[in-house]
Amino acid sequence: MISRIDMRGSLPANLRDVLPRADLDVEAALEKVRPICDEVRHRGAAAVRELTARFDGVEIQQARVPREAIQAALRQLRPEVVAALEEAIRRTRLVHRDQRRADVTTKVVPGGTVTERWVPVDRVGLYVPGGRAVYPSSVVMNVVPAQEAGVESLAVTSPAQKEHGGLPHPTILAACALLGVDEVYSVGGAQAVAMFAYGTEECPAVSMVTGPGNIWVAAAKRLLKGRIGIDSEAGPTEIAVLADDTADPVHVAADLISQAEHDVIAASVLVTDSVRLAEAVEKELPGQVNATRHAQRITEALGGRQSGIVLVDSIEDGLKVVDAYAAEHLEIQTADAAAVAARVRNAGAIFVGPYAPVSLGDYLAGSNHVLPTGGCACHSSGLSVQSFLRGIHVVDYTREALAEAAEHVTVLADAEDLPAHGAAVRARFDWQVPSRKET
Ligand code: HSO
Ligand code: ZN
Repeated sequence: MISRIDMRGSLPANLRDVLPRADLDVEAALEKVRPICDEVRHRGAAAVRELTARFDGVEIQQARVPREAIQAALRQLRPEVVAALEEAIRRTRLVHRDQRRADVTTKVVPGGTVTERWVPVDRVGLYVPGGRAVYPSSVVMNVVPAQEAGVESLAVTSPAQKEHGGLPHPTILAACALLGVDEVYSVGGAQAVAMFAYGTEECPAVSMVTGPGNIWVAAAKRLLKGRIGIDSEAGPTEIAVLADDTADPVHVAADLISQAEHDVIAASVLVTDSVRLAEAVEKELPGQVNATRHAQRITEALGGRQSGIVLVDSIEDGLKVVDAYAAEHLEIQTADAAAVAARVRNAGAIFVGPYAPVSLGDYLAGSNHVLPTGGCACHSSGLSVQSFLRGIHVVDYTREALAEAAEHVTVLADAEDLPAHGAAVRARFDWQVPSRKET
């Protein structure tokens, strides 16, 4: 059901290359996505409607979802789902509110200051997947940080659903209603990203697009990056569990299964120094898989080349392996889990000990579940308030403070053969700071 990779003895030098990972060829999807984006750019809302008919098989009269439909979806949502979403929103807000950075002013010299001012992006488009993956939780994870950053204009888009009269899934709409978002579009795929990037008659262009999606969404984000800011190209979900002999195989198996449930190309990786645990998890998996609804999808994900049980000699080596893997989600199920977790360098989010499963983080921990995948956790962070802010340096110098810097500026400008740079400083004074070439 899940393969074993034995790294006992010595760890391979090219660890990152030998660890299991799905090949997701976003590059190949770029060529398919380019004409779609061009159509939206040149023909606007009409192209969005046609592409929705072509790819989603839904005829929509308009992309914008009427406000009444958003409110109606909330009225129809089961009360226990409303309550759970409200609690998820409350906890996520608590964490994200604390992330907001204060503006900082540094006095560089007397009369010379630099202030870093954090300014929210004006308008953001949030992509929420549809189809098989209907995730109102992702609405929460995208909208809350944007709101807490102070983004003023926020639009959500999610694929049109045939069985819901061409609207996005009602649970997505209800989540929007709970979050106070009333600008929602029923558009998915690359055309949704293009609609946000270029704007149409119906939807004003945005400055930034965030949120996970399928390979077409990832390709469109890559293509249009620059014109718009993006968070990341979210790939298939990953869970890595670093566990020792003290871990409960029932919990470990359940957690590996939980993320495999997302997709046949989702990755579940157990890294352990305990052969006993590895065997117990292998034994535990089939029963748990068969008892769950999406057994087929999970079996494929666990059996795929992207999943596996990695055997190592020690938790020390295990740390090297999980750092090289840089998982989207990393669980630490070892003795003294907090101390081990503190040593991890690369992970999108870390879940410490037996009572912090990834599923908690997916919905209710308060942390964000839009996290770097595909090894990107070695250089990137998950979605946060910071993702929606730009730091602007505000430079404020008096005449005296500039005079004091003038000579150094001139010298450096001359060293770069850019004498006009120095001249721009000297032009402010009636005395001349000589350029090095003139002396
Ligand atoms: N584990 C997914 C997020 C999610 N799980 C949504 C359930 N719903 C990627 O972090
Ligand atoms: Zn999940």
